Amino acid sequence: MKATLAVALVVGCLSLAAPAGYSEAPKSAGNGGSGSAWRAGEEKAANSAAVRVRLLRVASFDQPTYLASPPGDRERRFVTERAGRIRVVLGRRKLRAPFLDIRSRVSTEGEGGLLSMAFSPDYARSRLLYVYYVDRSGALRVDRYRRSASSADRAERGSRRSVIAQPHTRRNHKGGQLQFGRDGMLYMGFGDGGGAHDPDDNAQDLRTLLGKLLRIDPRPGGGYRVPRDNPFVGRAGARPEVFSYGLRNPYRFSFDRRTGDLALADVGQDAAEEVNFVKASRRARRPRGGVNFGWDPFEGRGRNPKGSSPSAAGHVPPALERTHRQGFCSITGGYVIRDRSLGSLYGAYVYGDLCDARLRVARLRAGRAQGDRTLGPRLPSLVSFGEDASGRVHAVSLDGGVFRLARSR
Ligand SMILES: [Ca+2]
Ligand SMILES: [Ca+2]
Repeated sequence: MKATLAVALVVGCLSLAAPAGYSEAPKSAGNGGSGSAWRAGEEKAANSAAVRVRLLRVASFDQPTYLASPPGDRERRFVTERAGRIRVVLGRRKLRAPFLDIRSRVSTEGEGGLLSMAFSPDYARSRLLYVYYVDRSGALRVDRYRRSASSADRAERGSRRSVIAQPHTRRNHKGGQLQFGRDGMLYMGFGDGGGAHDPDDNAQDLRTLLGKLLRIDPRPGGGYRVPRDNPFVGRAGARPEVFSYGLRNPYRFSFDRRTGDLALADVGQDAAEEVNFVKASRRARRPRGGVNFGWDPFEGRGRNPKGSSPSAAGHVPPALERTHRQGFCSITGGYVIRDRSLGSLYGAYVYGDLCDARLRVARLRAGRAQGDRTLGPRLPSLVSFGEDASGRVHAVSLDGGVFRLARSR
């Protein structure tokens, strides 16, 4: 049995070396460029014709889990801390007072914690934002909060409304990602209920929200509506919130901010980690729904010998697979880079793993990804990536450091 954040904690304890990186602050930004450890050996050769990337330290946090910015706000970056606080970085300065503190509501047992957040597409007007966390009963929970009317750096006291809650009794596979799609809907990834090999066979069962990617339309006052164009609306025995299924622990997924394509990383069991890719339709501004990603009859591109669900007919295999033999243990899905300052990396998908500290990039395609390679920088305890309002990509280490991917000069 394998854990996501629990593995990170172990890795964090064993890793005494600070992650390689340079400060974003101007006084020390000049020391970068010809970085040391990460340019050794084969990586140097692999990157010789490519843009070199370094990690600029934004700030340090207490077990950071995610980074996001409100749409259009180029000054603020918000960082979730696992125990339940949201911190604000204003410009290059981490503010002392948290934006929100829900530590009394959050459980950090197993793979729990405050795991991500998402801003409403109309945040500038509505001031609404959403948080994904594991509550004191172990349930997966998405709540809505509102920004203070008087300060962009504080949530409004007493503004919490429940959006959705899903009981989940085991310690692992808590999912964790919230994202608004380009269609304006809120998507979230729920794990399969935990344990090993999906003991309740939830992922293939459309009657439960566990092991699914969900798509909902949150109501401003709390709760949600089910979008009428969801793939299983009207099908008997299926939950209409389900957008796609056959997932083990979709801990991180993202939408390409330019195209709306879905890149969904599913954490594997004993053999393989995977990234799934679904192209967006231009008209619908969202990826195709109803896709079966194969768990637990399949893990990665292979059959799962211990899978017990009925066969996953018509399932879509991942675009990218990294095996445990290759050193991966728990994949951390990232973003398609849309930061023009990163040159030839524009359009590449960056991702990584908790056990292999080397960041990687690949070009995602329907079918099979291309050009999968190490990027250069290493970041131990990589729990997440995050995008700011300008599309700049950040990498988050549960050890404390949050870094921006920048071009090496
Ligand atoms: Ca099973
Ligand atoms: Ca799969």
